[in-house]
Amino acid sequence: MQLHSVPTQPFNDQKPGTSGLRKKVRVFQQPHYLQNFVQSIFDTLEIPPNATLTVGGDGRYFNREAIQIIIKMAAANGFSKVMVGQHGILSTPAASHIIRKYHTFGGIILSASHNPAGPEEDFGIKYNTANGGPAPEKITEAIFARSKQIDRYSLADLPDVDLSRLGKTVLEGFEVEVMDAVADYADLMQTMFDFPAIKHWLANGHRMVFDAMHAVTGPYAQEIFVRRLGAPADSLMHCEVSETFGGGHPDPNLTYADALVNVAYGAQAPDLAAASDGDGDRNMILGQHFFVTPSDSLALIAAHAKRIPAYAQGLAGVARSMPTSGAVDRVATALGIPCYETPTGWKFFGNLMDAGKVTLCGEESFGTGSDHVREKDGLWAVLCWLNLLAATGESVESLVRSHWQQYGRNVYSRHDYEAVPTAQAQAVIAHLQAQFDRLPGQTIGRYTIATVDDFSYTDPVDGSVSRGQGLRILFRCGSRIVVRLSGTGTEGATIRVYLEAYTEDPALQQMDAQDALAELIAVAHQLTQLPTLTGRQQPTVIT
Ligand code: G16
Repeated sequence: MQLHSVPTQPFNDQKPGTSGLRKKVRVFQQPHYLQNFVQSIFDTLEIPPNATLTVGGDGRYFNREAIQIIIKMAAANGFSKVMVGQHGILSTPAASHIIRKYHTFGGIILSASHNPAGPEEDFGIKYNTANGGPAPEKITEAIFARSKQIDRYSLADLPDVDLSRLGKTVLEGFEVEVMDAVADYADLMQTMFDFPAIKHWLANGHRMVFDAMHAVTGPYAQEIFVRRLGAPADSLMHCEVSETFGGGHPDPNLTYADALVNVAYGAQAPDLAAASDGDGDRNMILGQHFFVTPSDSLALIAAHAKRIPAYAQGLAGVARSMPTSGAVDRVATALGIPCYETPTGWKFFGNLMDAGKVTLCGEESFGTGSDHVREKDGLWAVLCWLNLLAATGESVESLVRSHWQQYGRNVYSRHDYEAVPTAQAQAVIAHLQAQFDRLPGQTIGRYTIATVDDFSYTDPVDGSVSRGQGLRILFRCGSRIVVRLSGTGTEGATIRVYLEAYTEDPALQQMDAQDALAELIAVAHQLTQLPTLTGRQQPTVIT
């Protein structure tokens, strides 16, 4: 095999964020840009003989070109085999499953998640390790350090592989296997959930609607919901995968999944309405005229886990990211199992799951998952809900309301201010942090501040410390305001303000979250001066 060593120069902006490197497609299309990053990944790994790399992406614009480059670079960097999804497509949880099931050395996942796709939109790349999970910080930091020094990359002189044809191709001793990951993933789901009960539920007067938002889960939804569970074909919306995600913004929330929201809040709403994002790891759950916050969804799945065959023996523990509401903590206390609080980013759950400390994890950012893979998993979450609805015979709303009655309600909302000029966003953070010394003990309206801090996490498994993970204002009554900058945006900065108030008061439990949180929202504005410092009077997205 003929190898080329191509001279290059470092780019100074290849620092992975919350979930890999995300940039505009145009940035990735610059000569050597993608290659530099891929070589920086390979240079930080000790690739053993006969190693296999899993490669796949969410199918967005530039996915196929990037995969051909990665295959040639993998061949030149010592991998003996690449397993790639048909057409270059793998959902993120399916990629995690493939890495684990076939014991591949690791994987490269190409996705900018829920961000729009197209020539002027976003692209992303991340490395997952042999456990199937996103590389931990020590690896992403090493990749970044390497990217600042790189001066060459290696490429094998191989023809492009036909990604549409299933099967193995051997190229001068190097093998590429194009695989159908849908069946593998659907088989795994079938081992975990009570498919006969769900099938029966669907066949007996209940309806579901699933919106793939023109993104990667379309074929998986077709296989699982329609073919294996017998849902009528019109239960699926936007399940034709397109390189531009149909020109939409495949973020399953109340703003961007408006077509599904209209169905769930319309006449003849289905019993369950659900959506997943660009790469299939996020989920949104709606009942009839009823939205389930991701934090509540995690708590509910934890509370009812024993009804799901995969968790019939109980849970080892649960984990949530710091900004996620404390609803699941209350369930963990009731179940007598540990609950861990980690920084934002699925990569922080990996060690806990590998060590057998947690079974379920979740984040407020529409992510829920379990130790069946090492990524959050959108379709898995939908199946959890289908399984719970089938097992209890209750509606989504009644399940959530009974949960609030039993555990109290963590009224919760996140306000996002997107594409804020970076300097303005940093000014908001600096303004809040500058007051830290004098905030404890202050009372604003009915809220008295107990403590403030910048969240720091020590991994209980390997002792690694992650600082600067979000500013927290903790009130005596148990309410919280958290402010942090997103690590996944590609344009300016996104300020996230997380608001949480706990109540056992049945009247407050009935209220709309924005109304119940109105005073806390005003306190957040006062403390951060966000409207004045950014000129933004309203969030871009409220979830
Ligand atoms: C990624 C991470 C999640 C994180 C989310 C939001 O999700 O995998 O762990 O919660 O971003 O992060 P941030 O608040 O920094 O934007 P995804 O679905 O975009 O890969």
